[in-house]
Amino acid sequence: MSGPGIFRPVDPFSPKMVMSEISHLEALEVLDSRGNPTVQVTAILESGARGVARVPSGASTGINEAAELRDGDEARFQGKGVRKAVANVNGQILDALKGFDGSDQVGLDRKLVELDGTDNKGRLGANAILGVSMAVAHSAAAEKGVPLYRSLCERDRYVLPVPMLNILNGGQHADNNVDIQEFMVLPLGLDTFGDALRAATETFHTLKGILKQKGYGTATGDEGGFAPSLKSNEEPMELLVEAIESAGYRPGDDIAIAMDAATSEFFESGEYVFSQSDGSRKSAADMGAMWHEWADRYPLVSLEDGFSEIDHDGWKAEGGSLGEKIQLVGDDLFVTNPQIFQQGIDDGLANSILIKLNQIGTVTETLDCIEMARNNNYTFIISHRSGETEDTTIADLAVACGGGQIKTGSTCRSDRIAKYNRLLEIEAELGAKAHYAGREAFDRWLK
Ligand code: 2PG
Ligand code: MG
Repeated sequence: MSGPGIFRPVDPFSPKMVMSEISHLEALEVLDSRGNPTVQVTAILESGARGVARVPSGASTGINEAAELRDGDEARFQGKGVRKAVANVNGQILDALKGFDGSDQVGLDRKLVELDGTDNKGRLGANAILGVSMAVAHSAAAEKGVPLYRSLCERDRYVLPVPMLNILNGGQHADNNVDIQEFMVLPLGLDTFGDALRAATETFHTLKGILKQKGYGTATGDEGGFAPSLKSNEEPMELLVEAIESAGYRPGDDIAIAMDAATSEFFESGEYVFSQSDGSRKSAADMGAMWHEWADRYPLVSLEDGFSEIDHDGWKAEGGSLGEKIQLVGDDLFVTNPQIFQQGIDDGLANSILIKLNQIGTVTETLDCIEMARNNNYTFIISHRSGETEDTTIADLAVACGGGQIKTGSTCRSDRIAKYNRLLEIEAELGAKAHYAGREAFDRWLK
């Protein structure tokens, strides 16, 4: 959204910013929203400034994501413990970073990558590395005495993102018969982030009433959306439109719809197999035709992973005309990896990228992807993982980078609410300096 040149990282050489060095790193094994262990890191600078970060974890992971280090000790947490990653932070990483300038995020992240020495951060663990990278970013902000979004990027005006609320869950995030992973509402026609969040939340509550009335279940999936078994993969679209209208909003004008189809999860031997619902098998052309129909029939503005991460031919054949109608987001396709993203840009795949810090494992490489998106006319969405914690780094990142879109689940489950509450806090703090992205975030597709 904001054009080139508006993104101005804070100048680390500014005389106002004499930063102190890292004096201590302390990692701890904590739990995420699925009750799986994850890494928490506290970074302490010489000045006493401290930053804390907790690392998220995905379920529908891309094959090229940076590698989480898990203990594999079946006697603890079914092998999912992260004591090795914790030990790496408290041992090797601390030894290497003690005395390192806490404001030099780029240098710090480069050092972490070199220390690991593998292509996928698998030796020290992307969970260990990201925990340190984020915690140091927080400690630098604390030392400067500014919120993280300002520490990451100083702007005259900040853009508050359109929240993409996943209110109906399927695929790997739910135990139901819906193959498509996420059906989201996007309150893009409201004036402020607070109003937008309210409108989407009212729609979420209204959807609950509609599901109950129809005799469907109202239990929720991993990201806080409802996860009922339904008649078809398309029925959620109808239910979302009904909920938007019944909540008193205009579908498309006030609240639009987005999907994450997460098709890599059900792409088998060159076909898309709808095994959770009717068992049907579809070619890339069938999928393309279906997405076109849905884009015409419903107020759909964004489709994530509409084709598999390995089906580049499908993306190329079907993506062109579809991408003129709606935002096409690459998640598993690009895995927030600058090299993979560059290749995708060269091949003309998608027109938007999902940004997840833990897919690549450092703050700097994440910011590199965002910069690449800007420079190549791709939109970008800052995203949570299905396994989250109370960490709110992505809320600040979304505001700092100004892309105008954040995907962080439903307004249910404290791990998701924490991000939304942080955004409410930021909007209030910014006052007149806050601008809600709204429809501008999708202006290429909204005629
Ligand atoms: C996705 C994410 C987040 P996961 O596919 O976009 O919604 O899911 O973290 O399981 O990869
Ligand atoms: Mg996805």
